[in-house]
Amino acid sequence: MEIKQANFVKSAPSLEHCPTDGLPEVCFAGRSNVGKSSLINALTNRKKLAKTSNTPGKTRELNYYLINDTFYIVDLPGYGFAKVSKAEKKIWGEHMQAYLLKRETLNMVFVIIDARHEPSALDKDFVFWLAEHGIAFSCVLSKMDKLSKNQQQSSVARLKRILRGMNIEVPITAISSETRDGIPELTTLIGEFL
Ligand SMILES: Nc1nc2c(ncn2[C@@H]2O[C@H](COP(=O)(O)OP(=O)(O)O)[C@@H](O)[C@H]2O)c(=O)[nH]1
Ligand SMILES: [Mg+2]
Repeated sequence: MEIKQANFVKSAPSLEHCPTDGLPEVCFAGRSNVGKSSLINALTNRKKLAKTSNTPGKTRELNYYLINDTFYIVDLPGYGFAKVSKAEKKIWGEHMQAYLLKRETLNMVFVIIDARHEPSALDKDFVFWLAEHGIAFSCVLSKMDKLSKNQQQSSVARLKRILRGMNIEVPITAISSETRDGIPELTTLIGEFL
């Protein structure tokens, strides 16, 4: 699969506002600032299609990007943003759960994890929750350019070990939106899941 065309379609505050045309979709989930928007720009070869930011927690909605007029990539709001109130977190959680559990056209969730850090409790809980509910997902380690070759290997091995500890076996793709390492592989993987 080759991504030839990409357009921003809409921001949906919750499941009820998602497109109803029945096209398949994959989504990107992960902590704020992990590099979800940068990854969408790298995949689509567009510098400013998805808004990137140094200020975490900006995106509160599901952002829909139509690819090749045939499927959607959905940028989910980041989890684990400290400055958000408890009430807001609860609403976020409910909206995300509803989307992940009920969105019939959702083919694959890509969980993006910062390769530099030990996966957080939130990352682990999220992955476990997906597995528990039988939601198809795959892991992506981001910002690999910030690590040495050795550190890159350790990071992949660490994530594998953690997943194995939860009895989970899913593909792990290591990427850098900066150098484009892993971007062709991830594009192929997305194609396979559609
Ligand atoms: N070095 C490096 N920085 C990245 C990479 N991906 C994202 N960033 C930076 O990380 C910050 C957050 O990225 P963003 O895509 O907005 O994260 P999001 O909140 O998950 O959408 C920005 O300052 C990006 O420039 C990457 O692959 N390499
Ligand atoms: Mg973003």
